[in-house]
Amino acid sequence: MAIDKEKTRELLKSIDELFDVIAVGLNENTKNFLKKMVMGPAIEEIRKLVEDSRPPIMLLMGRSGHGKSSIINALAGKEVAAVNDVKPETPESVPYVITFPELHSTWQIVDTRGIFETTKPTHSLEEDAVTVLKNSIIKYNPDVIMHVISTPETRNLSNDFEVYNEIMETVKKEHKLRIPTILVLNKADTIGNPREWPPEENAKKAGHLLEIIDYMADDVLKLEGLPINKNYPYYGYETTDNNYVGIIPVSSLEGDLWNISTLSDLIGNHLDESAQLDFFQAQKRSEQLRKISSSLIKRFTGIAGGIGSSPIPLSDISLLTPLQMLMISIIGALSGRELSKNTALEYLGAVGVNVGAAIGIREGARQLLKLIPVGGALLSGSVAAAATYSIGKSAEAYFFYNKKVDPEEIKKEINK
Ligand SMILES: Nc1nc2c(ncn2[C@@H]2O[C@H](COP(=O)(O)OP(=O)(O)OP(=O)(O)O)[C@@H](O)[C@H]2O)c(=O)[nH]1
Ligand SMILES: [Mg+2]
Repeated sequence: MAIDKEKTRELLKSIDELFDVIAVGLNENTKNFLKKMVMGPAIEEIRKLVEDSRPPIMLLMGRSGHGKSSIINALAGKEVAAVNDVKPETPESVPYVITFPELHSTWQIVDTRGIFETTKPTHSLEEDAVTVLKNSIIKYNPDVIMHVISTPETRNLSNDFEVYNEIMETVKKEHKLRIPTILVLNKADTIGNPREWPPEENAKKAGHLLEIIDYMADDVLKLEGLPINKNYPYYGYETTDNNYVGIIPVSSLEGDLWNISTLSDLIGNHLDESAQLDFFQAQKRSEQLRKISSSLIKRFTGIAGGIGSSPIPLSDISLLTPLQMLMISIIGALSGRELSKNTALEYLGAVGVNVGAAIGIREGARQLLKLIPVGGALLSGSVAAAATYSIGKSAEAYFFYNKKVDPEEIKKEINK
């Protein structure tokens, strides 16, 4: 299970009802203040995360047979694109959608098959192929472009980069589009001796890969690249000051995938926030989803802290429970749990609050109160923020790492 829009709407509705119950008896000013400063922004955050989320759009280009379809399959973790297709006769771009129904995610792929039709190094690019590529970039305005090249052929294809850079200049100038492109050096396994694989166990192969990456960075693309992983520089480089934002060697051969997660991370870094959830959820990238969870906790902490600017002193910490129940449910869903109040209740049960069967969200919220580490007598902004942060981090530890951490302990940590 994961996050889906329908369930989110249901959850937001029950959080809203919870708020109404808790706000009973408050005076009108306080209620309005809470709605405007606390519940409104919290719901807006979730709306941004879920309702505004959209499929990432990824465009692939590169010569026929260099592995565009294989890379899509490797990233998606399933066979969605035909590998070793009949060679296309005419250049075209084929847009298609990959769905991950059980993960509530969708990707949009634009495969520009046949555009760089030949693998013969001496054969320059056809005029109409360049036009098709340019028009596809403008039409689909992808989040990321992957330029796929077979590693052993890198040294023969420098002309492709000139053509591509010209296209991108036009796209930038005339259409004001700036689209990050990742150079994917596919078939990394096939350079040198294919038996010396993987590079982690073969220093010679690792050196060979690094040489090619350096050559591409220095001589062909002329970019200042920084290793993405300092311990493994041959996992690839990234840069900011170029149409190309990185060079990543991979193997996308089915059954022998290598370095795909580095590629996935770099794509993720260049995706608009609205496209990240669909991208990472589809791949069950737990660490990336945890990062989304962490940034959500920070935002909710900030929102809770807003309570400090209330025109009248608030003393009732239970005013925060709708916000926190919402946060816990979303953290759980990001970790792959069902998106519902039951997920929040599961957490409460796990960290030692007595939640009986069929407990309602209202009772859950009451129980949650037992967990909230309270510092002062009055509900100040900083007390509200620390309590929310502690609960968020505790829920994150539980859902992502299966660890039971008392929020009180986390609060002690922040106070240090
Ligand atoms: N050794 C090795 N072979 C690969 C790798 N990636 C793809 N291949 C093989 O290369 C061939 C072509 O791969 P495709 O993914 O069909 O290439 P494509 O770029 O989509 O080709 P077109 O659709 O014709 O433009 C297939 O036989 C793949 O199995 C890799 O990383 N290593
Ligand atoms: Mg293909």
